Amino acid sequence: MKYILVTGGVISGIGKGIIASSIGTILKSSGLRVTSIKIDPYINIDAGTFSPYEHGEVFVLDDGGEVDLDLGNYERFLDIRLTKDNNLTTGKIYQYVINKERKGDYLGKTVQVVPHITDAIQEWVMRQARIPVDEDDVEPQVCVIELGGTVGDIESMPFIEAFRQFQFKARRENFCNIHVSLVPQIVCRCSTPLDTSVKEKISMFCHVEPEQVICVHDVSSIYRVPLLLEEQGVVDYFRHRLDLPIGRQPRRMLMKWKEMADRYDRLLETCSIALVGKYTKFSDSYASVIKALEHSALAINHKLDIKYIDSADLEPATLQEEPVRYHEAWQKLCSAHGVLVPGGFGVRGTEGKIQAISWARKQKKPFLGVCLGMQLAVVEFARSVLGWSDANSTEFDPNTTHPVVIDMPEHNPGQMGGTMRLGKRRTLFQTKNSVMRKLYGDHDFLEERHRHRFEVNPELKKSFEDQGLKFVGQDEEGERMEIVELEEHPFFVGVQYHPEFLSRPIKPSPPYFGLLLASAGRLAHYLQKGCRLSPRDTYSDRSGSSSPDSEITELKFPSFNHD
Ligand SMILES: *[C@@H]1O[C@H](CO)[C@@H](O)[C@H](O)[C@H]1NC(C)=O
Ligand SMILES: *[C@@H]1O[C@H](CO)[C@@H](O)[C@H](O)[C@H]1NC(C)=O
Ligand SMILES: CC(=O)N[C@H]1CO[C@H](CO)[C@@H](O)[C@@H]1O
Repeated sequence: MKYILVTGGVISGIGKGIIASSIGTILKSSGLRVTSIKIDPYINIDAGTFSPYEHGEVFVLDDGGEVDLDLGNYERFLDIRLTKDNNLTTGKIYQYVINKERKGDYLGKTVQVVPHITDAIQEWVMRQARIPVDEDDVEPQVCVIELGGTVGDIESMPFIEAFRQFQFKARRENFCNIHVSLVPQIVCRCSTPLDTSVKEKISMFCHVEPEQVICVHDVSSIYRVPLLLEEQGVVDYFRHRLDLPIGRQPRRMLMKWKEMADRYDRLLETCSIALVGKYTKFSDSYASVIKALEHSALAINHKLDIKYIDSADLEPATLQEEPVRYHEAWQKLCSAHGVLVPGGFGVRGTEGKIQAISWARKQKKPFLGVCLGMQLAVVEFARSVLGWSDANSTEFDPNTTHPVVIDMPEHNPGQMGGTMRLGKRRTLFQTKNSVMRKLYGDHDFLEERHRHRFEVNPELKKSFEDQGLKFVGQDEEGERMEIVELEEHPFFVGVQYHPEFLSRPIKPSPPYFGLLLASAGRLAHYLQKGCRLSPRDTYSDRSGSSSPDSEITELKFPSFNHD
């Protein structure tokens, strides 16, 4: 096993995660099996309890682990599936050591940061690095470890010390450290390329070879970062330094990245999506949702224009208090090509989301509702079409006479009471006649990640279906409504699960892809062509240079049986 530790210096937020995932991408494209561990030197044990205001989105893994956004980046870049033990926090390590101490594993000796905590860190890393992350179920060869925070923080000390020891335990040919710094270190983030004399200076002061100084200047898209590293000889360097079994075969995966990066730079047409949600100063709350939209937009060669709309601004109450805000919000909504209502929490702003959904339904604008977004689409339909004016979710109105969305906890063996439905679950298609089924490659089922407690009330199913709102995807027992589609509408879809967590640059998520296709006016054509992108769909520059590229035909989603 080879370990590459990525640390950061100077300030946080310079893109250490992107560098680490890009390194992983390059090595994976050189034919190696790569895994990744993210270390967060804070005390929290469970990201599920983080405030989304403070921390942005909670990312959900197959096994139901609620983790930091960074693991999402690794999954997307490396196209792998991680587990909740691929993240490590100070809290988890201390808990592990304290539990061992309670069990008497240390034979009553004094338990200390060095060596007990530092040993526990090394054991955890070695154990976790071996867990397979691909379908082939084979042990990885390289583990990229990202240490959060910056070197020198009090919090990261035990980890730094653990890896200082680890380099000798693992031996030189199995361990190396990439330090990402804003100016003077091994990998440098800067706005423009560095010239040779600067590199030499850095190399001299940092006691490394000039070839070990790599400049990562600002580029047009993140798709360029792996290419930039590769161009500067990173692969050759690792091949020697870590004695990696890399041949000189063409780097297929990087060719895809290059193709994507080039295409990204050439986009002409724009597709705009209204993202109707709740905003705070941390726009991270929708990070995976935004990525999923970007992947899909790029797949159909469109520039993505997200119109961020705070749903509360769409509510009649805002018209009274702040008419300008209200009109601006509606203006943005009405000018968008498609509407997305993502998952959310709390009652504030739900009425505005319902207004947006109502508008999309009546105006036949492409619409995708995710989690709460789907539930509210059902509430809206109940109120406007079925005439149940007090229809609501019992989350917001426990006394409603039309509880169309209800608490549906999951009961798992060995757990007291019901819990949130978390992680990978299967959905079966109920009919052949479904747009979503086609978008998912016409399989009988799909597997996506969940994180919710409330769901559409299955007892009211028939009333909705009689009026054309069909629950085309359900769980294996037929009790949980997973996918809803409205008939006689270009694209009106709701999903109870969170498809954004499995979206990848080269494998966009089908529901998001459907929304983008519909918003760009290409969905009907795509379905007619048997779910293939024709050159017309992908190449918006019609200057004649539109060679149907082999990479593009791979975007036809045969690969969506998640298993
Ligand atoms: C029901 O849902 C709406 C969203 O339209 C919410 O604003 C309303 O206050 C809810 N609760 C009750 C008790 O009506
Ligand atoms: C629901 O009914 C109970 C009892 O009648 C009442 O105390 C409560 O305020 C009601 N809740 C809402 C949201 O209307
Ligand atoms: C910060 C973070 O991602 N924490 C997660 C790490 O893994 C545990 C389970 O082992 C999760 O519960 C945490 O949420």
